[in-house]
Amino acid sequence: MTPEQITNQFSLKGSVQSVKPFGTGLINTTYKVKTQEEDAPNYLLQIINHHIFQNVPELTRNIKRVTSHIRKKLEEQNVEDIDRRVLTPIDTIDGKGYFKDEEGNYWRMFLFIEDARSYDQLTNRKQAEAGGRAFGQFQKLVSDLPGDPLYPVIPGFHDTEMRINNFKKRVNEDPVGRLKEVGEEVDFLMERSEEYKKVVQMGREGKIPERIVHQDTKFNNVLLDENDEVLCVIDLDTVMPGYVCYDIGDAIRNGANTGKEDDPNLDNVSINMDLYEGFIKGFLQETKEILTPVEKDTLAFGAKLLTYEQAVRFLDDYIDGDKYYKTESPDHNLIRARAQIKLLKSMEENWANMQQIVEKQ
Ligand code: GN1
Ligand code: MG
Repeated sequence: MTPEQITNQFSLKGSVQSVKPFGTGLINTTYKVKTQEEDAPNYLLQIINHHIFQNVPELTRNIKRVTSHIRKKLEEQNVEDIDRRVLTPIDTIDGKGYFKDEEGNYWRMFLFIEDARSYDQLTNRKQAEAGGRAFGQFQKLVSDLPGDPLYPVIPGFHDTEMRINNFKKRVNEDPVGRLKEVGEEVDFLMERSEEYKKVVQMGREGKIPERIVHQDTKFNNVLLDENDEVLCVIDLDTVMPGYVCYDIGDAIRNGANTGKEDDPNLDNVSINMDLYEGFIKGFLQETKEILTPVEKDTLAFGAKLLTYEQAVRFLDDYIDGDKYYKTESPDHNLIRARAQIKLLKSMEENWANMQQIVEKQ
């Protein structure tokens, strides 16, 4: 079925004028649906990648629980313009949260948030602080979600220990014969494998609490208004139990890089310490009161951890023949892995300073 036909399955206001590809996500496929009438809202239509998100009903339930909880809290706080401050899922005409077509694709819709900006790359310190605040506010908003724990949509998503074990298996199997090209990168990551099991081990030992965390805190998942003030965070698929350092860590990995996530020129790639400080400052402004001292101690490490893990994930997918991430060239995952390794090296060089910046907040 075409995206245009799919829109008929949802209870929309107004009539559809156009459906166009939208955004730069690496997992789901997204369209913007424009309606004709002035007073009808626009929508966002998505195909959920169900190879990755295998339990779509539970995924949908998580997102509904989280968004309605946030909405309720914003209403209690008399926040204005709530449709721009939290995602609004749209039901199908049968009252379900998603539609499964005859080819087995799962589709869902949200209200489109108007006059919002999202950036693939940051340009200034103000944006970094906004990014930190956005994920800090999100953390506060979901911290008192009532009921049973959220469903672990991707079990062990940031369980680095598990990812390292899977990576080792992949290296041993070398399924498509690419290992010979990546010996240096594999060695770099293997040498550090013990160090990066630390956070899951601390969790297991009860040293840090499990919380509801976003877990995909790329800067393009933050919506800002025309003045670069925070509207809300989007892309809630991976919201599930985890540790707080994952969110600030991935935000820094993605946002405080002087180069691109897939920069082929490694000279461009390094940690921008000014943006790093902005993220830490914004995040701690919002979360200082709720974090334990030990959790606060894990924040700087989170940036290294998520960069390490992302290098493992990209290289793992490269060795596996590019099955997980969307790629634009046969060596795209390798380019990405190398850029993450370069970023990690730069963080290692700045490590003392990274820790001090957290301590002084
Ligand atoms: C994926 O879909 P997107 O681009 O927001 C991935 C993240 C990675 C990111 C790397 C569910 O996020 O974990 O950090 O690519 N999401 C999933 O760009 O695997
Ligand atoms: Mg995204």
